[in-house]
Amino acid sequence: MKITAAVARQAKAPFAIEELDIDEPRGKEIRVRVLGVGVCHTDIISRDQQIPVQLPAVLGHEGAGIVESVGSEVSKVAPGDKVVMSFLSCGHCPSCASSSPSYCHEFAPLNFLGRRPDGSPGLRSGAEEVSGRFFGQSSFASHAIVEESNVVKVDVDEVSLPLLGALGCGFQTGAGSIMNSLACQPGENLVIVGGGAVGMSAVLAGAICETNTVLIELNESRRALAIELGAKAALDGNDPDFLEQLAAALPGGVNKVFDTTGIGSVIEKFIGLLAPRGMVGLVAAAAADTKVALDVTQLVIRGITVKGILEGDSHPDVFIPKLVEHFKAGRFPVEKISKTFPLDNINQAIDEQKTSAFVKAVLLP
Ligand code: CXF
Ligand code: ZN
Repeated sequence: MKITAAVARQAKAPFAIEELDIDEPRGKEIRVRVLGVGVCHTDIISRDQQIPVQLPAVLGHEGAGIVESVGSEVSKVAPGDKVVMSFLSCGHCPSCASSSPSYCHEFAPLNFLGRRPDGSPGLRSGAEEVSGRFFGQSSFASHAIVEESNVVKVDVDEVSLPLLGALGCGFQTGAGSIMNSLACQPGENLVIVGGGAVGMSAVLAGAICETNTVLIELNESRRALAIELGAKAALDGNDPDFLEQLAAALPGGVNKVFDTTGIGSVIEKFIGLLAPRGMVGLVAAAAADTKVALDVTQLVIRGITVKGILEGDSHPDVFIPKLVEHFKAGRFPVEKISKTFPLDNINQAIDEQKTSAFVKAVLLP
């Protein structure tokens, strides 16, 4: 079948809109008509080869859409079902067996190899192979072939569905980090460093968990948005009075820090601000040589925890339906932090997202 897709052909070059051929779904595969797909930083760094996905490739890993057809072994969904697509996991390694699929021992090959286990890509441009299966989905496209295990059926109206793709990665990561990984409790003082899609969805989750949340963010319009979404304060980390402002906003000290920057010096500074028994969560795809210097004595005598987090420690089958319920109840208003663009305008969407108040560009194929 012919599909339209945004193809990454060269590092640091714009995506190209092209017509491709997609395989029919086999065995446990599903073809989804993509209605909306978020743009995540991981798509950009994969195109740019910080994550070395073989090019040409169709990226996109925050898709939502409608099941169109299913392989002979699929039982989880049926044609017509609405689904959010998330990452792929093997289902049987020690992490998967203990309900922690984001730490699947096969995470990298399953999500970044661009080929099925038999070596086929699922996508072609004439005779040329195009990498598919990015996070098991490659959803910068009108249609995606997905494994049964990385779709989650959702009960939402068709107007909302396109906006919910990012529940499969960025929003799940931000919200899951606060609700699962850092297990934030009412009344705790939480500092979120960086107000992109992950940081801003963490702000929303902080409101759900009833934390006293402070966002640290350089962009003024994003600081204003965070206040509207329930943050107690939003501060410019470069302000000379920053430490006084933070102490005034969070008397009693900082219990939890959630870093989305991946910048070593920033992480060191915020670890130093943690109160006894504090916890810092690290989530960014940092540059490969990023190191953090830890004062071991201070960590020990203050009982500090440093935690790496992938996908918010979420099990998509469990956590995405929870986020959908929060969305439907108005507690997780993704529409306030997203902006839609036609798939054809993917390059413009990426540029706008860098500097605007909205944090999630959602492409409508
Ligand atoms: C990423 C986070 C950084 C490592 C690779 C996977 N998750 C989603 O975009
Ligand atoms: Zn992502």
